[in-house]
Amino acid sequence: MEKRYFQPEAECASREQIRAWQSERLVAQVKRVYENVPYYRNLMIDKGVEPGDIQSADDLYKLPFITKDDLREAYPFGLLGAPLEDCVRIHSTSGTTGKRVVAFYTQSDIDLWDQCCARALVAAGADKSDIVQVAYGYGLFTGGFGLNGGSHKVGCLTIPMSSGNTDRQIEFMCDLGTTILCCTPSYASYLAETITERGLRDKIKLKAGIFGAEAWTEEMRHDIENTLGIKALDIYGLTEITGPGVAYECLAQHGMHINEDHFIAEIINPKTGEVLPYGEKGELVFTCITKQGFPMLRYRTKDICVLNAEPCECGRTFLRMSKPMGRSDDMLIVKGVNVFPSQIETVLLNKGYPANYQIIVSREKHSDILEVNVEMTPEMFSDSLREISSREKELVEALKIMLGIYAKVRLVEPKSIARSEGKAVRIIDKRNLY
Ligand code: DLL
Repeated sequence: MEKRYFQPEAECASREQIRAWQSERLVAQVKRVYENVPYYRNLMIDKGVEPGDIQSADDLYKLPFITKDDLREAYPFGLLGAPLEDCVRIHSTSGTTGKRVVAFYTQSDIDLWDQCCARALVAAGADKSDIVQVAYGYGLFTGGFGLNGGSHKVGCLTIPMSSGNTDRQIEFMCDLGTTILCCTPSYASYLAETITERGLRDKIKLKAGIFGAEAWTEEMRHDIENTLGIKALDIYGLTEITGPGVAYECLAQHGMHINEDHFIAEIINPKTGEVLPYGEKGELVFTCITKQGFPMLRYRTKDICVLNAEPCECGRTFLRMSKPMGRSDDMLIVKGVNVFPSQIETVLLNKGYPANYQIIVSREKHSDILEVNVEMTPEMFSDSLREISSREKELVEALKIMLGIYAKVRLVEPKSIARSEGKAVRIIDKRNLY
């Protein structure tokens, strides 16, 4: 296997060195957060923990968790870790009730984030001779800017395409000779299919792809690799922790290396919060030890994973995380966008519908389809077909504003959605992703 690193001194450091960095950085970070973030200081006081109780990374378990509820409560500035005038950018993602998560970045945060993404690109074989087409969305979503920054750091020629406009994506890929493609796996799959249909497979020079932001299966990986003749590598991250590049796959394709000099990973039992040993399945928790603008300590990701501490044939010493195997909340990722059933419910209730609905997610040719069946009230049911169809259109628009993606809406007869005796079955996910 070709062995290439962006920062070998960190990526291949001894486990003792990594632990020493983690301890030193954690102690300093906890002090800084305690002094500058009253919201987290109160969480620590409630748990009876003081900065002095954290002497090394072994004391991490003593700290309180941060959850999505905390983010909502502290929105927008309550968890800011640096003066606002030192922050240079925000990114954002949808939250549980339509309230967004807003993450702040200082210039140093952006530099470190770019380095993390550069590591991912180099692990995929990139060097300055590569041409990187970034087809993740640019904007509030972290995908586009993250990989863009990483590509610059490596010195690659960067094509900031953003997502969509498939014709232009393929045209540039052929004309400019793109060698590395960065986008969601479902979009990669769609591009692969379109390239094949158009008979352009011989015109492309792709050698690798860095695909993440949503769950994808090994079958999908093989499909993309065979269709495009490339290595397809996974990349993981989340807005709260920084964005893409929290963890990245190497050419061994056996788990994603966590950038442990910046993020400490733990696996916990999602019900009790107890820390589990490596190798056990549980909820992934991250602590940012170098980030300043939005320094999450023990942030519960809700992603269910396994951590692997075995040495990797690529030479990197960072722990590897498995692909997420599910979520411990009800968040769905549809077309790379985070969707919470509560957002859909909010739209329905605001528009006067009863809270009897069902969300159906399926996948056709590796592309996600979101459908919402909504019960009408008896009064609505007496409306004409034309009125019902205009109501459906109105809901499609309102959902698009709330979620940012298209959802097919079907209004159904009152009481036609099966009632359940326990928890309502609101989501039918037919994709079998995990
Ligand atoms: O999805 C950041 C990202 C952008 C990652 C581009 C990779 C590439 P959010 O929109 O905040 O951030 O969504 C974060 O997406 O908690 C996981 O549930 C899921 N996720 C991210 N990467 C993967 C992956 C970006 N490789 C949430 N496999 C996370 C499975 C993933 N799920």
